[in-house]
Amino acid sequence: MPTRRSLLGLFALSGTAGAFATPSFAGLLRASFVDDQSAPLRAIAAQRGIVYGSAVGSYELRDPEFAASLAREAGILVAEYEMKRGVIEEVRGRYDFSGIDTLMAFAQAHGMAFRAHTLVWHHRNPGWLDAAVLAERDPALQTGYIDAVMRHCKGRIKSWDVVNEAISPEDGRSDNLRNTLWLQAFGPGYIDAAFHAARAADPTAQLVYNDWGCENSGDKHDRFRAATLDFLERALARGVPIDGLGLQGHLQAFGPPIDQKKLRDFLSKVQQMGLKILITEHDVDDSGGPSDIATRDQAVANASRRFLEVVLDNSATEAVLTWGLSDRFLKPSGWRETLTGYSPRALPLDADMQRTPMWHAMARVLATG
Ligand code: 9MR
Repeated sequence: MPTRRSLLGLFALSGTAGAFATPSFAGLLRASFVDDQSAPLRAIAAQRGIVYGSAVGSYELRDPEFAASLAREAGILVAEYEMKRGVIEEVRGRYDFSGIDTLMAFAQAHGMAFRAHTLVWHHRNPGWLDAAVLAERDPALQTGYIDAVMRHCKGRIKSWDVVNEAISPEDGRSDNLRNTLWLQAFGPGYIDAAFHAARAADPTAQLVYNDWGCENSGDKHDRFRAATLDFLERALARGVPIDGLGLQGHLQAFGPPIDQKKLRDFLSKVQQMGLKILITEHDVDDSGGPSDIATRDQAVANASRRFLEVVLDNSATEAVLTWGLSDRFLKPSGWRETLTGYSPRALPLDADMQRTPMWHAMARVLATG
């Protein structure tokens, strides 16, 4: 069994010093758009050995006001969409790394770490992939991609979402695996093959299994937690090189509140397996609430606080990433279709780059939790 790798060494860069790394950025930061001058989240988090960061798209970096806020607040970045296979290998065998290269260069210039999302998923694949996988049944269609992408990023990315969202108890299988293209073509062993290929491509990388169903409350999520523990236990017993569990952390401000005890117990069991815990995609959907912004902001902040109180209480937790930093880029449609009707407030900075009550809740839990 490979030793679990800690990201703490890597994330030592996440303090304030790195944020002001390049002279070109100093000007932007002097003209600070953030009127609250207290320490940024990356520095507050780094003080307790946690890295805080955000998902981002390269188009967002072209907004100087946003880029300055990102450089200030985030100690780690992840690509919101540009590291999905549909973007990287839209044409079979021709890899387009331009999006992630832009993001990784920004991260490097600002002393940030970078993490990868995601190598194996059932969404956002190129149009040619499904037919090719089902016709050829060649495992290299999965492992060859993993190898190519990880080698391109070697030395620049230490933490990888290798497999994303492979569990779905509702699909009715006894192993609770989701009935995806990969499962249909290669059987349940596709997950083992993916992690082994990732370990071989970069033996120093932290390899993460990432999913969405373990944090919320309700019967469905009880089943999801049990299925995830079962999956991880069996995989680790087989020697599958999984180093960490990613909890996406998509919450609902006006949905059922998190069951803190159940989440705490679940995370303890994950820790007992020797796994690290990462919060990979935290945001709070404020749909279903009143139009009054203060009320929505308070509910969003409360949901985030109750979640992070539990997560940060577990010493295996080493990263918290939000799925975006500013509400400026939230789309009123698409995957956030439920957020229509008013401007969503789901993230630490609002559309004007001002710190929201969620920012303050996160800062408080990170500082004191
Ligand atoms: O936010 C992402 C959006 O821009 C993409 O279009 C979409 C499909 O690739 O994926 C969204 O991100 C998802 C993430 O990759 C996995 N967990 C759920 C996220 C939100 O739907």
